[in-house]
This record gives sequence, structure tokens and C-alpha cells, in this order.
Amino acid sequence: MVFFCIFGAIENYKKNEEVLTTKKTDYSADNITALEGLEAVRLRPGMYIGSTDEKGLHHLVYEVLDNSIDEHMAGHCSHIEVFINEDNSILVCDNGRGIPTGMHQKLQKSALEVVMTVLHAGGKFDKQTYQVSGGLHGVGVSCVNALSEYLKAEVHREGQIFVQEYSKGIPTSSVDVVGKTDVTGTKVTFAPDSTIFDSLVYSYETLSKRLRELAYLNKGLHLSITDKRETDENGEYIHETFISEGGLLEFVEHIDLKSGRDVLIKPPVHVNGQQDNVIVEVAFQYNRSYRENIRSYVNNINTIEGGTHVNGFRRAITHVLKKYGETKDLFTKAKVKISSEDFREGLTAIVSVKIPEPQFKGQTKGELGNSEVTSIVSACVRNALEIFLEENPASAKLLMDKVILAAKARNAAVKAREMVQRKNVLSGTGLPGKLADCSSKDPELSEIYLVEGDSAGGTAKQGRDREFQAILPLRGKILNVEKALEYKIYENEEIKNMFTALGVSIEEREGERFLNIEKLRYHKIIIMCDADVDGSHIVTLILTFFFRYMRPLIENGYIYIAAPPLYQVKKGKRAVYCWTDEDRDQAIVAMGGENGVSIQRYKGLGEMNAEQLWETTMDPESRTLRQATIEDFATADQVFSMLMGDEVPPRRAFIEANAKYANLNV
Ligand code: 0RA
Repeated sequence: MVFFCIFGAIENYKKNEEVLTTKKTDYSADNITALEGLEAVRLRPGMYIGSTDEKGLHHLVYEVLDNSIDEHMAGHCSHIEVFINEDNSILVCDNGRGIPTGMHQKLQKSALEVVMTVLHAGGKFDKQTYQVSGGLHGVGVSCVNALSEYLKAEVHREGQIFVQEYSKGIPTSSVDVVGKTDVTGTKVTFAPDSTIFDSLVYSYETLSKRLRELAYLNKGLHLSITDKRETDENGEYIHETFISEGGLLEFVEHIDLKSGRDVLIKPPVHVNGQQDNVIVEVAFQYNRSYRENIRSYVNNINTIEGGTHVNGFRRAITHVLKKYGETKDLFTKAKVKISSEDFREGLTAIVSVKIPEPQFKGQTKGELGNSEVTSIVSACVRNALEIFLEENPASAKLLMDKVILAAKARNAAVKAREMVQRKNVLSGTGLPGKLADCSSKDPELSEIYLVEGDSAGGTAKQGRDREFQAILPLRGKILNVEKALEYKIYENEEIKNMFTALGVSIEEREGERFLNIEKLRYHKIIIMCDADVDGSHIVTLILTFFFRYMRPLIENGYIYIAAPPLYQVKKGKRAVYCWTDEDRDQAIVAMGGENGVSIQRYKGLGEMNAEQLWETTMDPESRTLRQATIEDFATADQVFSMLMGDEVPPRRAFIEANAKYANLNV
């Protein structure tokens, strides 16, 4: 199959030496500012696109896409196509109005050249567009140009085809008319600069995931991706098309389905509204889990830290559901005290707003700050939810039952938690009997090993350096916190032991819960399990627990996973430990072939004696630890729910696809 872009057959980018060495145009004073801008981008690319790793590389595509999406939001573009070319260059085509090509009066050159070479020139022509400023997107296509070894812009506009080429942001040709056309749109081909980026290889998965998301966020927009680097068994390129007629309604269904959550009320509540210049779209539904899962966007950009739009949404949910329950006297009848978090248990929601001048704040600039947005979102959602409850009394009843159950469970959890924490204070040191503590009292120097099983725990106690290493054996599989009600968690012996041994507690301040880690007793918390499937399952369970109840420990980098060896290769008195099959094979070769070599496969920690365990897994000089980090909260959250949730099929599919590391990419 031959792929046709909106404008016809796609040609591959081939670096054309002649083009790159074409005599440069004469640079006058105006050009100097342009050059200075581009030079700044090349000197500090991280300031403009976040980083120069794989993330930054993909960011270039998002940046170009943003411009095409802006055209769609302005009502002028219905199709966007992305191609990964054989040489890892990227082509983005859209059927928008095309970048203007007329003379820019002030700068006395083609507007196309201005957009492509002047920092922040992109959307500024047109005040009505929903620019994405402040966040990392929206730095403009000129940044992509500055960071590309080669870039070609082709514009179809006013019946003509205009082309200009650049190298590292500097034009290598004038804006040339190369033909006639009866369509409008823009084609941008770029090859990222190898002297800037660590890697030049694009991930199809990453780009296709973003396009799927953009399709949900911009209903009716056709998006497609084609990977020309490889063909399948039929000789066809990998290709996907995304279009969502349902928009966020489909997105919210997709998220719960993918995470295997059991939906309580169908279909989702879908809100579309606009006030002043703010466009609001929200979709939400309730499922039988105990978690709140709100994803939010501003101008198509994920706001990981939420912000005023999410606050508005939460405010509306609380207000409407509380009023509904109180009017019907449901809470007094059930004898429960309701708190606003009870209305959000099992809630999955997408909140998307489009605003002309977003202000971002927070650590990662992932939080919307515009205060006017709160009441706008809140009003839209209130209206829709009131109508929904009125029209669907049966669903409203299911929802209220769930809220009341959540309140009861929360009250039970508070009591259980207080019991655990009070016991601590009462029983002297308050430390669990199973803990073999270290002598050091300095958290920075102290480590604790959480060890699967009493027997391995025993070996670890013998093998450790008791000066700074503490051991807490955990019996068998700890509770699956994803499935359990919260109060059950505080009744679980292993979990209670973890709270008390670590010295942390869950506290409340102004109605907000937080983990108090001021008295944390160890700055290295090391999970040590067998190097087999069961072991990795237990690692996942423990990580889930940390993720849900002690997330600051992961965020602060205190959580590690020990890596016990898989093999011991031995010949005579020489013995080496191996962590991978490749290491093992190399060791065999190093010992002069298989003759006389014995290979032991360690199935569990229990097969090692104290000395071996120390040497391979506990000695800071020779062990390897994997630090658990949370790269992407949204994905981590989804993967955890999916892995630990009720539904088997998505979990099985994931584990099969990631058989080697069923314990997540931490
Ligand atoms: C500036 C002004 C206008 C459109 C664009 C830029 C534009 C940029 C890109 C980048 C990729 N695709 C694009 N499509 C459009 C407004 C044009 C007008 O008023 O006709």
C-alpha cells in the first residue's frame, strides 16, 4: 500500500547537501534578533523543550502538532497526519489554512520565515487562538526548527505551494513557489539535530498514545500515524487512525475499561459548556473501586497537578451530591457524617478546558492558576449533574448508596488508623517484635530490608551489618491494598508493622490527609524478594502499598528494590554470581567453557547462606539496588489499578507483554 498524505504521495526526507550549502541570504539587523533567539534555544534546549533525552525528542513532534491542533480549534483543520520516516525524520501534515506567506511588514520578509525563525512568533498573529503558553508546549515551531539539522516547511495557500528549507533554524533557501494547489494546509518535515539529542530514535508507541489522547480531546478531528521504518508481514507500514465522535465520554470509558474497573452507572455524565472565552468539557463516571481518578487538561496539555479547573469540578460534585442527599434526608437516616472525599470514591473523570491565556504554576508548571476558571467549570458541571440526577433516579440511588458506604468505611478507617498509631505510643519503643533494628539512630545512615518470608528474614538477620541495617520480615503475600477497604488495611499485621517500624503516620491537617515522615527512621527502604514470578508479584504488592499510602517515600527516593543474583557459576574454587543470562554465558566462557563448570540457579533467597546473601545483595560495596521512581503519575496509577484490580484479562495481557518485568518499570 502506498500512503498518501493530505496533499498526495509522501516523499522521504533525504538530506540534500546542495540545499544545505546554498548561499545564505544577506543578514540585516532584523535577522540578528532572530539568530540570537535561535542561538539561545540551541544553547539551552532544556529551557525550551524540557530536556534533550527521549522526552525532549518527542516533544518536538508535540510542538509541531500543537500548531496544527490550534488550526483545528480555530475551526479550520479537520485532518492531521504524522509520519515517522525511514530515517527517523518526522512529517506532520495538516489541512489548516497554511502558515501565512505574505510579506511581514515590520520585518520585511515572508511571514512563513518569521514563524519559522523568530522565537514566539507562531500564534501571536491571531489573538483569538487558544495559545499554550507557560507550560512546556507552545514555545513555537521555531524552537523545533532551531533544534533540527534539517527542516522543510511546505505551505499550500491561495492556490500556490510555497517551500522553504532550514538548517539548525537558519534558512538555506528563500521562500519559493514550487507549484499550484487547490487545497490549503501545512507540511513540516524535520530531522532532529544529532549534536543536541541523546537519541534520535522515535517511539511509535509514545507518539500513537499522544495522538489517541488528542483524538479524544478534540472530537471529530481525524489524526493518523504511519511508521515507515518497518513493514508488517503483508509489506504494509504500521498505521493507525484515531477519531473520536464521543470525545471525553469515550475517553473516560476507555480509561476504566483499560484499568479493568467495574462501572457503576452507564453511560458517563458528559458536560459541554462555554462561558466568556473558556471552553469546558468534562466527562465522568463512577466505578466500584475506592479511588478517585481525575485527569485534567488545559489546551490539550495534561495538568498533572490539577489546578483551578479541577477544583471547580470537585466543588460542583460535592455541592450537588451533598444537596441531593440532604434534601432526601439520606445521611441522617444512615447515621453517617459525610465528608467531601466520600463523594469522590470510585470517580473517574476527565476535565478539559480551553482558555486563551492560561497561567501555569506549581513545581512542574503542571497546575492551572487562572482563578476565574473555578466558577466557570463548577457552574457547567453543577447544571449537568443536577439534570442527570433528576432524570436518572435509579442511578442516583446507586450513587448515594456508594457515598454512604464510603463514609462508613472512612469512619472505620479513621478508628483503625488511630488504634495503630496510639498503640505505638503506648507500648514503649512501639517497634514491632519481628523487627531486628540497627544500632544507628541516624535515618540518613540507616537502612531497612523488608524481606519476604520468615526464613529469608532469618538469613538476612545473620548476614546483615547490624550497625546500619535493620531487617523486617514480612510473612507471605501482604494484603492487596487495591482490593481491600481502607480500614482492613490498618488491621493487617504486616502493614501495621511497616508503619511502626518506619516511624511514619497518616495525619490530617485542615481536612487534608498527609503522610508525616518527620520521624522516618530509615532513608533506604529496601524491598528484598525472591528473583522469581512470585517474588516479583510480592514486590508489586508492596510497591502498590507504598504508592497508595506512603507515596512521599517514593517521591523522596527512599524506596529501593534489591536485586538478588539469578546464578552462581563455579569452577573449582572460583565462583561468580550472575544477574542475567548473558552474564552467566560470559562467565562460562571466561572459565574456559562448560567443562567442569557447575551452574546453580537461585530460585529463592532461602538457597543462599548468610554470607552469600551479604556479598551479593546486601553489601553496599557490591550489591545493586533499583530505586523506585514515579516517572509518570498518570500511567503509574493506571498500571497499578490494572495490575491489582479485579478484572483478569487486562492484567494478564499486561503481564504477558512485560513477562520479564511484571513488577513494573520502577
Ligand atoms: C500563524 C497564523 C495563522 C496560522 C498559522 C500560523 C499556522 C501555523 C501552523 C503550523 C503548522 N500548521 C499550521 N497552520 C497554521 C493564521 C492564518 C490565517 O489567518 O490565514
